[in-house]
Amino acid sequence: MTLTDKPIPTPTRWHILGAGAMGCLWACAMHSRSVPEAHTGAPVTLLLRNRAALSSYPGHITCSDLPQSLNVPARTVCHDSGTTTDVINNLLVATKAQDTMAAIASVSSQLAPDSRLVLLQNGLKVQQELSRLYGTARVFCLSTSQGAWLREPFNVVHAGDGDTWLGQLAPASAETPAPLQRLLDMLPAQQLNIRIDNNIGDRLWRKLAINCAINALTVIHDCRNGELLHLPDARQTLTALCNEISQLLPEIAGAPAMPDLSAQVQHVLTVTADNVSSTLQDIRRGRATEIDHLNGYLCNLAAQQHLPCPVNQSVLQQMRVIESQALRA
Ligand code: KPL
Repeated sequence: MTLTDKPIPTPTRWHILGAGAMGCLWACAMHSRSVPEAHTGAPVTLLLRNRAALSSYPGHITCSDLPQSLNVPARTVCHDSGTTTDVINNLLVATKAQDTMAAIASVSSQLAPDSRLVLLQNGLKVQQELSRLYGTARVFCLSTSQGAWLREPFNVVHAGDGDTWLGQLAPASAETPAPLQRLLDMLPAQQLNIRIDNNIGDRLWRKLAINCAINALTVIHDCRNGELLHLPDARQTLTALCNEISQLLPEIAGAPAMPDLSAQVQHVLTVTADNVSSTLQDIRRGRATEIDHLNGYLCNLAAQQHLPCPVNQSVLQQMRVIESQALRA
């Protein structure tokens, strides 16, 4: 389904923190959901990190799914800019995991006591921290397999029509709580295949486990996902990582058991064989990676329980060296 299909009226203003591929894709999906016929007057405000980002913003976002660019207003979240006065009732956070806490802190004075925070990050660390800080009732988590990349800043290619799951880190229940259903009605559910998951914690854990097995290894071997199945050294470490993670998960409070992790990882590597993992993309662009929210997070939890995890530790150390070289380059 493309972003213009099946619009639902009732615009609701969203503020979006983070104007990477996901932030731009969601801005377009939300905008086209609300005003499909007139690609103006967007009910979305992009929050950009500083004046330089604001001055590079052409005033619109281009998306491969849409016939014309969308005019989306933008503001900076820089405290010195004097432009950050709107009250934010609905905030979609599309920043990288490692930037999220600082990004949310920079808009905290604009949040109302009942504002919703909707998180798109990988891992579980920021979801857990923000649920603790703001309360699980206000914090919503998304897990998505939608594919998107930026052709250039603010020009997004919607590359893969995946699924998106929405939930809260409250104890799992068979019934969908009303706030989740209300939120789903405000989101571009059809454009981005969004469905409710009453146990989003398990889903985020499973994605985290898969990312811990794949992402750093693609950096260490500087290869596309599918090559991990064919390079003998990579294959060996992949098997060791999957075994170690499968053994750790049942020992960690709140994590689901994944005895079939190895098979799941092989499946993901096969269907995403041509992908450059998000972590390798960060390294190639000289950017900080999410490693502290992936293998770093897992190693910390293991250390808290005095559980050894030598394979993850070794991968983490190699990543730290490669990352510091990439950041210096
Ligand atoms: O989620 C991914 C990522 O790159 O972060 C995988 C599943 C590895 C696909 O590339």
